[in-house]
Amino acid sequence: MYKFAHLADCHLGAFRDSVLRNLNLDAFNWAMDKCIEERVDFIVISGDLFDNNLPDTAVLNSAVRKMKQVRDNGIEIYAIYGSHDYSISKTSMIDVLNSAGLFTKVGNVREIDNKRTLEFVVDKKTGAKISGLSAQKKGMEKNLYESLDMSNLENEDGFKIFMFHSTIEELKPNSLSFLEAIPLSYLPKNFAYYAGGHVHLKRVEKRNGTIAYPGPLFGYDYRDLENSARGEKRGFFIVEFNRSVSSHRFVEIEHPEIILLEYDANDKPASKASEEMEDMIKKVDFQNKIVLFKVEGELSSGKPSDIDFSRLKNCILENNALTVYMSRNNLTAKDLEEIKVVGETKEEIESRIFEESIKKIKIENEKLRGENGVNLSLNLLSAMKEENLGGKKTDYDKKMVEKGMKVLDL
Ligand SMILES: [Mn+2]
Repeated sequence: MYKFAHLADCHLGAFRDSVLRNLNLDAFNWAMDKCIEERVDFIVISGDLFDNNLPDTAVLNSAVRKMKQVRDNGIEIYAIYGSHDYSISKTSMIDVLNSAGLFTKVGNVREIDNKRTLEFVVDKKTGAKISGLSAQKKGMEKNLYESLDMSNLENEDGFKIFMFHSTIEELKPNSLSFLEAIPLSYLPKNFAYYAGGHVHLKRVEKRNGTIAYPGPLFGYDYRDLENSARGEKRGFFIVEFNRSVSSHRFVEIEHPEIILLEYDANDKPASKASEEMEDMIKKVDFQNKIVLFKVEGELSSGKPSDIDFSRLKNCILENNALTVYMSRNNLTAKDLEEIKVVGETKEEIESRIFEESIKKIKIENEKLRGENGVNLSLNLLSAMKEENLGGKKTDYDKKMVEKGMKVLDL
């Protein structure tokens, strides 16, 4: 009997908040230690190992050190690109670590007998044959599925694993019905196990657990953490096999408790909402907890900015919370009127939105008023529109700030 671990969506390097970034890394290290303890034969990581294609070097160093330890214990690692660590020019950190021999990137596209198809990698220890298809940005790998001839994969004998990082129509949770997905029929047939990645909302296990999404190891954004707080367990699968899958189980990751505080500010003046939230905070024990604070609703008077959120956040931290993650995107106010404009083109609409918005605020600085203000806003918007094509996030951020300063003449 052999066994392997199936992970996906680790998103190492995610979160601006250093506490959350480190907890995410801890979850990965915990999972790798568990794989060593369980003596798995190999590990498959179905995409989004990193949160972007060139992750922060401190995070990278820690993850590489841990994966080296896994390899030194005789455990091979197989990976594909996710939608986050994908690189169009094949210069992602995934490629670097593949070149360095830390793990094997599977799913190379090859021309065999005039047909484009995918290669297999054979795991030496177990003989398992592993193939897969990397993700591209925005689900673009769909075209590749349509253009490939999978018959050689289907006809190959032995214990076969197919790794993928895409939403599959028949497997997606109901609440994701709006999401674009590829049909199950796109995956090659006759594989013993289909190791999925990309679906974060919840873990999915179908066909006796032989086609599955483990979900994220810890999470990469507010939504993931909110789902965890609501009871969704996070972790990875351990699958045992001989000629076929004989058992599979889910291993839950250990991490600090995540609690969700929800406040409905609807129909309340900003001052009253502030008081009530402060009272609410006083009643909860935050010791060693990750606190999610979600505020929603339409204030009857005052503005969201009248509420001192940084003070509320500090109150929670003073009560020994590990960290606080605020969500107040859905907090609005009656006083904030909606701006409605009509325009033929995107440019026209953008320009009119700025015109109307500027009329609504009192501005002392001549440079920011009226037409000047509109032009400045448009220039700033166009400077910010450049997409980050595969570069390092910190370089991109720096460039954006420089461009912004130049437009603002600062
Ligand atoms: Mn992901």
